[in-house]
Amino acid sequence: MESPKLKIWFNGKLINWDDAKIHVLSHVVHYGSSVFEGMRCYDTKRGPACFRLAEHVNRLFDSAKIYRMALPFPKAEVTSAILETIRANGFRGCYVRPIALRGYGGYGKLSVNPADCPVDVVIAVWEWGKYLGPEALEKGVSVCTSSWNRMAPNTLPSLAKAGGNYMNAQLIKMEALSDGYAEGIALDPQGYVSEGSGENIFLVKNGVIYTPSSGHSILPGITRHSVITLARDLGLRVEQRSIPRESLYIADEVFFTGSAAEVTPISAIDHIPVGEGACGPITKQIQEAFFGIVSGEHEDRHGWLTFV
Ligand code: PPE
Repeated sequence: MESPKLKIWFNGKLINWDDAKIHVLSHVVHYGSSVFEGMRCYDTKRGPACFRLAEHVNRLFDSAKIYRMALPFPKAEVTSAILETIRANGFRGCYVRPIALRGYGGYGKLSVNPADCPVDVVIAVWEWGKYLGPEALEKGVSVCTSSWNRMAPNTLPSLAKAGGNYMNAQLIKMEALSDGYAEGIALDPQGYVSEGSGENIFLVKNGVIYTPSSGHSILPGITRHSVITLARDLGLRVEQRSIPRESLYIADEVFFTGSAAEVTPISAIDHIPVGEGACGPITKQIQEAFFGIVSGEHEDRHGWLTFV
């Protein structure tokens, strides 16, 4: 495939897509030592706009702080670099992937201790369609409960969006796909519902919305926060709590949230239909509220859009 004529922001400079390379003896290649973000820039009626840019940059810096990783650029510079990268590539709508990684420290400098390796910061953008398939948003996806759990809280910190966490996510995703599902739902080490390989999860029962609280090995999703806010705006009750696996089977509605997945209904879990096996009415209401804001059709009353 021909390489895209796109630019990647690499340590302060916009360079060609094909030139954005690191050494094979970079710390990140061996030890998974990166922290990253994923966000969408939406093509709104008033021009391209990043959804919750400040929150994504804040989470990137939080992830770095957890791993004692000092970023060589301040928040303000990373923020403006994200906007600059979108502009330089001429996108109206795209996915944005900022990443900070422990790089190459030179000959003989590679070991678990990252002290001798510099931190590189990279921002790439590309077009990314519907994460869980073209019909996922309308029809919902069929998913399984994974045989893999999310990591225990005293192993890998789930509040950090770190590269290494995605070794676990890959196991969940590959198992689900090879068994014919679109995604897997992982339980936490105690057996409570945690999240998908790349999404947070919500369920609806008797008009109340439930989602696992932060003590259940979840990534604190920014779409999750947005959906909680929008649901409360709609007058719906939202509880963050422990969720036993079987409550997924008897829920009226279940859906995923994520920057890539947006708000995706789940139609079946382990072949058991969720509710009527289609997108439920509350999921639909939340989708409308969410897509209303990101498309610019509704007023941006929470100040979530940053125009590029
Ligand atoms: N949990 C996990 C494990 C996760 O990776 C994501 C995002 C979320 C929850 C939702 O978080 P937020 O995007 O802030 O609402 N997953 C990203 C990566 C997907 C990928 O395949 O790569 C994303 O959606 O961008």
